[in-house]
Amino acid sequence: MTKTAWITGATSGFGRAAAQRFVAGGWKVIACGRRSDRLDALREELGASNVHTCAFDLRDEAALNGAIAALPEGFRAIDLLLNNAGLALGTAPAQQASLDDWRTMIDTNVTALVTLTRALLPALIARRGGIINVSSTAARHPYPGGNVYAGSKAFVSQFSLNLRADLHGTGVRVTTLEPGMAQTEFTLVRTHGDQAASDKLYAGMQPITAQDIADTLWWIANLPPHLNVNRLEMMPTRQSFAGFQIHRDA
Ligand code: NDP
Ligand code: 8X3
Repeated sequence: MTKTAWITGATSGFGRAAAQRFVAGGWKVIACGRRSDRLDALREELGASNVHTCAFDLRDEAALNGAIAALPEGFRAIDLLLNNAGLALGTAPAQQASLDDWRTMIDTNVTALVTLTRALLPALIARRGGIINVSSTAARHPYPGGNVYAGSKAFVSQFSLNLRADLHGTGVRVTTLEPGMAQTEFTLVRTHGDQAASDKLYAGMQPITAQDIADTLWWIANLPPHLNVNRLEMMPTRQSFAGFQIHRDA
């Protein structure tokens, strides 16, 4: 039977690549994001019988519930929720960061994610479906300027493990995927549109690609039902760890 994935953040990066990968593998996709022109292009590319699009801001709870209520016949039985939409804004230290940016990250990465998850849980339980939450290496590895973005991803990782505990016995699988540096529009968004800064970050280091993530998501979602990947952290080979910083007397 054809399976259906609800993918947030399908207008770009991981989400768009995942929509393409899942449709190529025979699934149907509910593709969400704010940029309706990109969703229209995705539906055109992948076929209207395979893709249902929902253009709304995930932070708008009424729009979110409206999108669920308006799901057409053929897209109502959801087998996978891919909570992928999210963003980082800024790299300034906490004492200089924008409180508005912090609130936007919390509203998107945390509040919207739990709101959509809570709304779809009954349907996912009914289907013995799955949830994949896109977190980040930032959830576990602190770095200067990570502050609220990293905190929001730590929430996602811990929420995922706790969902697993609550969903015990339902057959619903829950995974958190924690990628390191990947080249998408992520850094363009984080720098408020600085293409040169984004290009510089990824130059000469072979980052993870959106296709790498899509293939990983596909693998996780299609494991035999008796297997659950709790948490998967992945990095480019050319990214690793550095030591603690030490503040010495001058
Ligand atoms: P992109 O910026 O390319 O994609 C982000 C997606 O999120 C877009 O489709 C965007 O859609 C959507 N989105 C953002 N805010 C909202 C909102 N308020 N309502 C609805 N949709 C929204 O970045 P990535 O593909 O890299 O990011 C995907 C996820 O992966 C994020 O959660 C990110 O934190 C995480 N991640 C990224 C890494 C990286 O290095 N790239 C590494 C680790 C994790 P639209 O703007 O159309 O609304
Ligand atoms: C994105 C990875 O290192 O920029 O989540 O926080 S990082």
